[in-house]
Amino acid sequence: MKPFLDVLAGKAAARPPIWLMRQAGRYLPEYRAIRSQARDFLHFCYSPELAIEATMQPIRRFGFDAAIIFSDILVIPDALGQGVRFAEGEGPRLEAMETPEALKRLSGVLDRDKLGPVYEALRGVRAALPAEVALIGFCGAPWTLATYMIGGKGTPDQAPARHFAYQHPEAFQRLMDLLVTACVEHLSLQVDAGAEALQIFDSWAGNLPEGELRRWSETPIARIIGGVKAHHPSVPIIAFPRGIAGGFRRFVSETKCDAISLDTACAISDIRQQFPAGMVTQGNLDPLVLINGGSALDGAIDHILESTAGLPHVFNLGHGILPPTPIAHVEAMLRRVRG
Ligand code: 1CP
Repeated sequence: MKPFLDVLAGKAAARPPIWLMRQAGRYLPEYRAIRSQARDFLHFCYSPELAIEATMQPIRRFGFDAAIIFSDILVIPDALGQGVRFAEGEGPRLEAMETPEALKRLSGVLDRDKLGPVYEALRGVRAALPAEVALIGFCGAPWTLATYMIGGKGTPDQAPARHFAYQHPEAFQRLMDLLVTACVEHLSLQVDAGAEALQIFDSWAGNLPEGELRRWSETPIARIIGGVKAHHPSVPIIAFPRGIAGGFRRFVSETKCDAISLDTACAISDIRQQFPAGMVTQGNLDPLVLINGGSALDGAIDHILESTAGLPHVFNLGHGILPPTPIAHVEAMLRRVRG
């Protein structure tokens, strides 16, 4: 019995299963302790022993209903031959690709050997996890990956990728096609290695106008879901198109995702009106209210529980947990969600 997979299959639970986006990470002292053992963040991701340990830490400490493999969305550009490094304290740095010419530097195929340690870590985690805890594999959506690949780093408004897509739509489409193929392959290999559910992170979908959202977010994600399901018809796939406000209903019908992860700004009290009956949702506690705790946290949790009562819902944050989050607040949240 896996409560998380039961809800993804559409069964409402008396108490929602819970996991947190970015549940492994710097808010945990035991993570900070092992993080200092690796030369840099990508080496950490590609060291199966460390990745297994980082994945298991939040499970051991909190008993979440799902583990997400410790890795990063940027392993795909890395395995396509674009240099990726993580500057200490600054976030990811890539060799920016601001012209169609620059895209030619990419290899046309995913380097599976480079990603071998990720699949090895998945097998190790599956063997170590309690039977009732599900294992999630993931990738970044093509649009979100492209924002880093073109901009060379995280950008507040994703302007480099948005300009590129307007100026060079054909070259941008070729990049999307390459990323769709790479994501299908990487997700399918994660399922082969033990992932029981998948999440596609489109963290930067929110800055796209309607037509661009369809073209650069929904269509590529629909193709990825179709491609993965051709190999693995029964694996549930969660999509996280962050910040698309009124667009969730269309997103779900266009992509055929099995579940939708709602960002913090999504009005959860409307979900019965926003989605077709039976739609599986996940989210959407504000990571900042979790930092603050107290009665604001209690009220926010109750609002989500009341809004989703009787619906198939996975309790989670609206975006990743932040490093200053007190562990006591995570514990208080778990007590309240579990009743
Ligand atoms: O030094 C460190 O410890 C680096 C911090 C860190 C961690 C813990 C990074 C750098 N990545 C990760 C792990 C990670 N990233 C996971 C697995 C662990 C888990 O969830 O428990 C996952 C699912 C991700 C996904 C990810 N990486 C996303 C999508 C989700 C989101 O938060 O929007 C994105 C956009 C990234 C890129 C990235 N990697 C790391 C950072 C700091 C960033 C964001 C940079 C930016 O804000 O633009």
